[in-house]
Amino acid sequence: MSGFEIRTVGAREILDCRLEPTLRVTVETDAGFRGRADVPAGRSTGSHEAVELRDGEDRFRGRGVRTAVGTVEETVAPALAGTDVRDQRAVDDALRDLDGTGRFAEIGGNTSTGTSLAALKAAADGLDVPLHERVADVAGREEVTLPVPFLDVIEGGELAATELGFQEHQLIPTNAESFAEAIRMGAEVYYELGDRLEAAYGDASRNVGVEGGYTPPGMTDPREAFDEMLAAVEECGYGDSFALGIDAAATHFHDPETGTYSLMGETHTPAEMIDVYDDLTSTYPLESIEDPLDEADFSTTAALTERLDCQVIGDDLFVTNPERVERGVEAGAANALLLKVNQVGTVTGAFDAAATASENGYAVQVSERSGQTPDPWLADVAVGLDAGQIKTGVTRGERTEQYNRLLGIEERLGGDGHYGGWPPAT
Ligand code: 2PG
Ligand code: MG
Repeated sequence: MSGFEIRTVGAREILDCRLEPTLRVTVETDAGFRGRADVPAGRSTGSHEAVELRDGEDRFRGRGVRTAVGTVEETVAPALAGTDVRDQRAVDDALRDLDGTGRFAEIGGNTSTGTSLAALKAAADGLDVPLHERVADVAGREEVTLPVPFLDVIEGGELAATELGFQEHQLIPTNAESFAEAIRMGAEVYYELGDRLEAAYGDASRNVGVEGGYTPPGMTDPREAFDEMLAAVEECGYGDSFALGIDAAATHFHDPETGTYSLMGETHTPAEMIDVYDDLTSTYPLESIEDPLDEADFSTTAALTERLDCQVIGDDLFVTNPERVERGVEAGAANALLLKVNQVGTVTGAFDAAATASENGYAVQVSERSGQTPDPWLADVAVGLDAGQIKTGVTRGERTEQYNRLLGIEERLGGDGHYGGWPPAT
């Protein structure tokens, strides 16, 4: 007995930043090493994600997770008892075997995600190492890197009550020497942008969306968003020290019946959408586009990746699934992976997707979900995976807690030398 064998796995129903229930899972080993992890939840989800287990009764409009709590305690705990938390793959394989559906449709992707992350944390506790070190160890990464923050400063799509079709309009700090400098620059531009939007679009602009970005009423065109963002950058004296990014989340304005996209009152074919993006990247310093097309459209995404000199990220396209990343690599679709642990349902599943991406020259951006708690494991995953990029919204406690954790890690690592910067070194 090493003391690292799982003794108990427990769960509670807690609330996320949207006041919706989610799982908090605790793993405890024989020697009393403990890991506790909160599970995030998406709203603009991909259809191939691991299946969330929700109660579907009246309480919380069906969003309760009492069944998942029961599954953790009655099914997962006995099945994992005795498994060594230092063997993350054994933990995750046991979860997959127990489920048996390949998509966690039986035990729930929320159940597996919480358990897998709690085991990872319990191992870090027992080994007495920071979580990012444990992440690097499990993922076989030699470098740890403080990521560039992609700040979602103006929100649209499914995650805000604005008329903007794209879901996120992001600022990417380019000339920072450290994460601390990048986030400070981003914060200063965010304040300035608030003043500008208030003047141009009214007080209600300062209301924020799910991820803490502004929601200017009457803004319909991404160009307006970019113009305001760049003007704020300029006003702060940062000149060309910022690039722009978007999460188009195009599945959500795509009509599966006609195969077309509705954007700014116009209807576009997939080929025309490439022109839309081409035009934007030629006019603006737009350097990163997430989910430019429908989640099923690998071929147009490939044509776009070929045509634009830009980071193209697959979120709903890949759903952090190693097999879908492979399919993307074969098709030449996208050149970066958005990594969300709960999309695939286990730590090693997500790390395998990251490995497939990296081996094929794809970048990796670690991402929050729109439903989060202040549990800062995301920051450690970004650092330990050497991902170099994180997106975690902009304001609101569950987002800033990730930034605070990154600031702390950077300080402890000794400041300079661990920040990747943008554009990433090739
Ligand atoms: C996305 C995310 C988070 P959700 O589309 O990238 O920004 O949204 O978590 O709702 O899937
Ligand atoms: Mg997305």
